[in-house]
Amino acid sequence: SVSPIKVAITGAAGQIGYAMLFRIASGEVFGPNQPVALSLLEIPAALPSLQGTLMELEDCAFPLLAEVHAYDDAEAAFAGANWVILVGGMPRKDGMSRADLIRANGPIFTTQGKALNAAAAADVRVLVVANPCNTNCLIAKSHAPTIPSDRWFAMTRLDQNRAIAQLARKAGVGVGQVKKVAVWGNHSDTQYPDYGHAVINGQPATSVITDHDWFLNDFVPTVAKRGGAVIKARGASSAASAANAALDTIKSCITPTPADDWFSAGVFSNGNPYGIPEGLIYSMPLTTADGRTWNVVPGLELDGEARRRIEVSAQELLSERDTVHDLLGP
Ligand code: NAX
Repeated sequence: SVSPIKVAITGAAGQIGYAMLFRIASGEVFGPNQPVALSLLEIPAALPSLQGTLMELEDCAFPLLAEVHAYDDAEAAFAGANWVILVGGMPRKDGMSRADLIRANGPIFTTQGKALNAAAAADVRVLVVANPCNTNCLIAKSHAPTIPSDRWFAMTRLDQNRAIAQLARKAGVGVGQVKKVAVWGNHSDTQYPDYGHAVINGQPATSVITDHDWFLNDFVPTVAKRGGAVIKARGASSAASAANAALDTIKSCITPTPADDWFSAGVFSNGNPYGIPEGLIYSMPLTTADGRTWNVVPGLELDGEARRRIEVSAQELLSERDTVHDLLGP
């Protein structure tokens, strides 16, 4: 019999957690032959409501769900975890600047980085969803020196999926016809959803969609501001689509990438790929051949506009890193 894969999820009582747990427990992510053990971390105040979710998980009678445990201690929750999804954090409140949000959430990732370093499985991979996800990921990573650099991911897949949907809608094709959509940079307004390398029905997106003003004037801002548009319409931030993007990220990391595609996630920038400063968690187009190690897609030609936007997002991440310099490990 196969031993369970252990998946730890923080913020499990939140809205993204609720949209994520059942799909993981169903076997959708790790496959129909892989049992799953869920290890959930919450703040003490949220544990009673999390108990209700645990009752519901039990009531699904998922055959692949081997175990579920809830904790308010990070090290206990992360013990032996193979995948860790860091969703828990403090949402932005009225009047809070981005810098305030970063300062409020940073300490959570100091604690959780240390706990990961102490307790996670040797093969652990970590996906940070909680915002500001790139910088939170950098903080956690800096406190976990025993976990290799290539095991850390910040979620930009929701941006990638939003970009795919907008391109498919504009071209009048199914989303499955749209490939090679990269998101560069920070999960913020400065991100660059790269239409220049996108492919629709095997053709460059820029030859299928001939209205070239649309890309910069409509597509890029629509993708970057989609989160705000969802909040306005729904009265709450993206939840099911965010959970879906987290699961897509994990599936992409554990499955060899199809030859005609790639995927995006924030990863540690080593050795200045595309001139991106070293030591940031920066979203880039990635592939994996073995479902374990990944590579940045090499040799992409970037025009002046793309290079400028990639640089602006890097500058923003450098300034976020400055904002939290005292929270970074050695
Ligand atoms: P919720 O406020 O519904 O849930 C957050 C949960 O985290 C709460 O249950 C809270 O008790 C818990 N929590 C707080 N501090 C914790 C700690 N120290 N340890 C464990 N749990 C803790 O937010 P939700 O809508 O689920 O969003 C969660 C995070 O995802 C937010 O930071 C949000 O900004 C971020 N998002 C990231 C996206 C991305 O594309 N990267 C998109 C969606 C989302 O906005």
